Amino acid sequence: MQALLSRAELFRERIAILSEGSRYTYSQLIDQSAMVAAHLLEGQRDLHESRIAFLIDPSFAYTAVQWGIWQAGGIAVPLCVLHPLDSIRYVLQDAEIGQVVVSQAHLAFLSPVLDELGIRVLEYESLDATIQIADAAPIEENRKAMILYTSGTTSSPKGVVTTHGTIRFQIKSLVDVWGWSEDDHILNILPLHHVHGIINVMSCALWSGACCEFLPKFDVQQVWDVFRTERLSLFMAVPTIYYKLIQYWQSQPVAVQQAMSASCQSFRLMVSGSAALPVPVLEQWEQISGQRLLERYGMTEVGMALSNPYQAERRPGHVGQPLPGVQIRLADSFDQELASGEQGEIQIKGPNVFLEYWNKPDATQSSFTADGWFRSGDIAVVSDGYYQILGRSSIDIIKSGGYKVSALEIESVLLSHPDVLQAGVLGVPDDEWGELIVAALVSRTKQPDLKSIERLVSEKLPSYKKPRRYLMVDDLPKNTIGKVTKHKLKSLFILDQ
Ligand code: MCA
Ligand code: AMP
Repeated sequence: MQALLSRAELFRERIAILSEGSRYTYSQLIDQSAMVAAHLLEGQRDLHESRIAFLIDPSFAYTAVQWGIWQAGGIAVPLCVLHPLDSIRYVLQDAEIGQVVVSQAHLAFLSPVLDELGIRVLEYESLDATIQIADAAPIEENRKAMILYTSGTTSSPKGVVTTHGTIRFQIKSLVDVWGWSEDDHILNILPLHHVHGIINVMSCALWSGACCEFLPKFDVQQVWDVFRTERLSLFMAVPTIYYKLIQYWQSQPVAVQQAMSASCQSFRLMVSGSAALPVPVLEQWEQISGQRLLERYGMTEVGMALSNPYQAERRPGHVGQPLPGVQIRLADSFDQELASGEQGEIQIKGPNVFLEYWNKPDATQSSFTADGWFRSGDIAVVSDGYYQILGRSSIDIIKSGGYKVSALEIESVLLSHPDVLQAGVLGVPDDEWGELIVAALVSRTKQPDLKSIERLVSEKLPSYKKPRRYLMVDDLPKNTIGKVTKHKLKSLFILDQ
């Protein structure tokens, strides 16, 4: 935090954020975050890593609250504005949240669960702007800064804890290799409860003295409208977003297409990540925009680890080389490093790696090898120094629209419906979403009420975790020890298309 704040001091008069039609300088960001910190501290000097959640759309307010929590010595826990109350309740309880800052827009939605859990609530718009922080304690780099929730091979998401030092390293490494400067202007259309939006876009911009412009939510036409102002120099998104931008471009008359393509000349760099970028998407985008996408690879637990070069060859279908200071090896199932050319699990070491899963020492321990390498679960191969992601070791982790989703989490919701006897969830390949979430169900009754099953899923899970196709089967395929064989199940869906 200290590093981000001292950087911001260098750019006081520059525009830090464009949001909701207003411009905010770095001075305003510094002052507003100090005001938030004062309200959280209530006269104390340090929150001593108390967890502070916040539910605010991507905007100046979001950033001011995040920085305010950090200045006050709290751990920032961003809540997802797309999540239903059940998912939010889970995070509030799991992270043992002490206080919540919420914008007026989300207050009525959140209030019942805050009352139920007895959590102190601060309504952002009602904070008294005359109160300022008096004497906050300095925040050392090894202190915990943020918890982001990520899905894994367990049914409940885990809180990934990073320190101020980890975050500084993650930001600085991208600022250096991708050549960020105060002249940059980036559009953020990503959700702000994941590394991609928080670190790669927002924090790199603010570290650099650049301008970060927010749209509260992705909207393909609005993104093209902002492109056409030609004020942007950088854009970062998941492959699904590039797919949608291409589709929209294709739907326009030729003269408009030409103007849209011409507007892409203002960019110096466009990046894709969070999921595999299909080569046809890279090629089509290059034809439309003249921009060769830079693909990189990351993970909530490690920030960014591999990146195609900014200046040299960006190889389609590959995620590039290790970032400076990040160690990468490919290992077999016994955690033995493999020879060059062999396929294995990506394992990672370095100052970019997270500290722990919140309150889950066993999960933390098992995610590292005995000699301290983080096990990513992603399988890759290297040729000429360029890494290529081949898949994941677990079929229970799905990537849809750039979101990581646990099949087990969805299955446990489906199984809580009285009509469902067995449930098997997985991802099937899809041009737009990367993977489409599908579910096979064995029903207890002759006529299962699919509408009410879908209602239950919508109540318990955000839209991006919803199965998009259901298949009713008599039994799920299982192996000799009774475990569902998901690969066989997957072929049922592919045959059924
Ligand atoms: C939404 N829809 C879907 C899905 N999501 N259909 C199939 N599969 C899905 N996954 C449908 C909705 O039901 C709706 O349909 C329509 O699409 C629009 O829904 P909406 O929610 O408005 O979607 P959207 O705004 O268009 O969302 C697409 C999106 C979003 C912008 C690509 O998924 C997104 O923001 N993804 C980015 C996630 C991200 O930042 N991941 C980074 C984590 P109907 O109208 O018919 O109901 S990974 C990370 O941080 C690591 C470190 C890394 O490497 O980056
Ligand atoms: P998350 O935990 O949501 O941060 O998702 C991290 C996962 O996204 C990684 O473990 C990979 O499986 C996947 N991922 C991120 N970037 C890429 C990429 N460029 N190509 C393929 N998979 C990716």
